[in-house]
Amino acid sequence: MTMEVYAVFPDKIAQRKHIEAEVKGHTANSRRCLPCASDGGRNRVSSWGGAESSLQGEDQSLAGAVSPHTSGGPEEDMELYLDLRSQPCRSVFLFARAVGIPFEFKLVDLSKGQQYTEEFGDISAVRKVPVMKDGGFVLTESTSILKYLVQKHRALVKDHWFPEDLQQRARVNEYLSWQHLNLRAHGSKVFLLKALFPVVMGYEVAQEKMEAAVEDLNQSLRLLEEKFLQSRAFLIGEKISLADLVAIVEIMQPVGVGVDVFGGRPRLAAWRDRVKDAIGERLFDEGHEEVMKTSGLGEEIKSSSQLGEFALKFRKLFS
Ligand SMILES: N[C@@H](CCC(=O)N[C@@H](CS)C(=O)NCC(=O)O)C(=O)O
Repeated sequence: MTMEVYAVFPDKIAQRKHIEAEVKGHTANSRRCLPCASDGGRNRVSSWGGAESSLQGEDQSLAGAVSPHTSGGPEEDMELYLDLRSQPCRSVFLFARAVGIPFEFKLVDLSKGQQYTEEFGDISAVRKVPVMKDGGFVLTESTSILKYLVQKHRALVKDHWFPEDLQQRARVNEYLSWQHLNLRAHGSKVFLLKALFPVVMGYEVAQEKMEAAVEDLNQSLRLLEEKFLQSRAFLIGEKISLADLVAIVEIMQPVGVGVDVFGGRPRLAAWRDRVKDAIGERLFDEGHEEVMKTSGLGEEIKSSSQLGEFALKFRKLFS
């Protein structure tokens, strides 16, 4: 997924101007051409420019906002800027939905470079998703957003998500710190090499590189099982916590490109099922729907005007 490419490419300045110009044109065009269409309020969306509108089909994303997931309602102050093909976005989305925190879903379609629009830049100079906007307060970084939501919505959020107990909470924090450079980094790399490398470079990645990436992922999965999960029901104890959500979304990324992460790992598979049960299978599937159909991504990337840029970056990263 392109966002993953961006996630590992520190230097995007050169392509930013080009993408901004292109996306701005797109966005302005969509706003000008699209009539507002009522859908009974379910798909209530608002553009980044602030004007509320209801859009249909693919034009929703072009206008910079979307949401089949929006719960709707004028009292909804908080906005979440998300693309559900991104793992950190999914953790925030699943948590907010699982505990019933109301929010307005704002799609930032990374495959269209919408993180480079002027509108999004005004919201977050980091230009990554997720971003939370709670009134005038803007917060980036998924794990910070998750903790903010826990603290803000104490009445809704049961203790097990982020326990008050000193050591239990420290365990959740330990996992959240560990995962960035381990499960997240390794799962993302396998995903990139499998899903995007052949499309961007025009050939398969060398077998030994793929094997090394898969081995790194396996090592992270081993640690996940042996250090964090052990014989517990969930990573921190007998109930689900933020750590479980942050872990499962990363694991589902390589699963989305056909890596058999759960094969031969019955303990991990049983844990995944418990996570599903805890938040509800329907919500779990809704959150992962996009990443489970990553097959169409190749075509999107191939026809992207950024293909050349991607190839340069892939060469730097993986050759
Ligand atoms: N540490 C951040 C990571 C955010 C991140 O890397 N987001 C990616 C999507 S997975 C992104 O928005 N990439 C766009 C880009 O780099 O251009 C978090 O946990 O929120």
